[in-house]
Amino acid sequence: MIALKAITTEQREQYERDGFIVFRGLFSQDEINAVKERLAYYIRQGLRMLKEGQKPEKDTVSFEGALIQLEPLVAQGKYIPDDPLYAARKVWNLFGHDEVLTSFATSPKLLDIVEDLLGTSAIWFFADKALLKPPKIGVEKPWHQDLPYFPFEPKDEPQIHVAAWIALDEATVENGCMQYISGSHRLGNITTAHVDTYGLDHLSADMSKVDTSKAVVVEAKPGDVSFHDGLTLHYSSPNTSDKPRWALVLDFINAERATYVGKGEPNFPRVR
Ligand SMILES: O=C(O)CCC(=O)C(=O)O
Repeated sequence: MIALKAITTEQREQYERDGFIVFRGLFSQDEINAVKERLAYYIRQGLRMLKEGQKPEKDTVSFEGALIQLEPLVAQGKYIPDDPLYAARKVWNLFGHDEVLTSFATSPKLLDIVEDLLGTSAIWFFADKALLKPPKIGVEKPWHQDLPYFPFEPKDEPQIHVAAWIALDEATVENGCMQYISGSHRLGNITTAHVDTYGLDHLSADMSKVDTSKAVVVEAKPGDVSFHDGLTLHYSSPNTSDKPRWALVLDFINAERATYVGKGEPNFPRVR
C-alpha cells in the first residue's frame, strides 16, 4: 500500500468497506461548464440532421472521433426533440481527441484520488463516457457491475478498476442519480448474463444476493464526484423530470494488478 496522497485513512477505509465514496465539489462550475460545452458541440454537430427531422441511419454516429449514441426512443424513431442536445444517451471516445476532455480526465486532483483508491501509482486510463439522460425520455441503467464488461483480468477482485462518476448537472432521484449497494464489491463477480434492455446490451447480475431496498441513493451537484469499484453494484433510474441529467464517467485500471485480455493491441494510455 502506497502512502495516501489526497484522501484520509478514514476515507480509504470507507471506500474499502462500501465500494464507493463521494467527494463533493471536486470540480468547479467553470471546469464542468468547459466539459459540457465540448459535449454540446459534438452532439449538436454529430446529430445536426435531426434539425431537419432526419434520423441518422445508425443508432451511433461518429463525429470528429467522438461516438454519439441515440437515446432509445429517438433511435426507434418515436421521438425527435427540438434540440439535438436532448437526443443523445451517450457520448464517448473523447480522450485523446478533445483537448478539454483529455486535460480534465487527467486532472492531478482526480488522479491523486484514483491512486489512493486503487492503491497503486501505476494507472491506465481506460475509457470516457458521458451518460446523458434527456428530460422525460432518459432510460434507467439497470443494476450491474462494471468490471465484467471490461477486457481485464482478474474479474472477481476489488481494486482492479475504479470509475469516477462526475455530475455535470444536478442529479436527483427524479432525473436519475446514482444508487449503490454498499459492500457489494466484496461479493466478487456476480454478473450472470447478457440481456437486451431498450435495445441496449446489458450485463445483468445475480440480484438475489443483495437487498436493493437498502440501496444508497447519491444525489449530486455539478462538480461532485462519486468513485466506485469495478465490482460495486450500481443503478440509475429513468429521468422522469423536465431537467437533463448529464454525467461524465472516467474508467481507470490498476496497471500493477490487471492484465489486458482484449483483442488486438491495447490502445489506452498510462496516465500515471
Ligand atoms: O450514469 C448512469 O446513469 C449510470 C452509470 C453507470 O452505470 C456506470 O458508470 O457504469
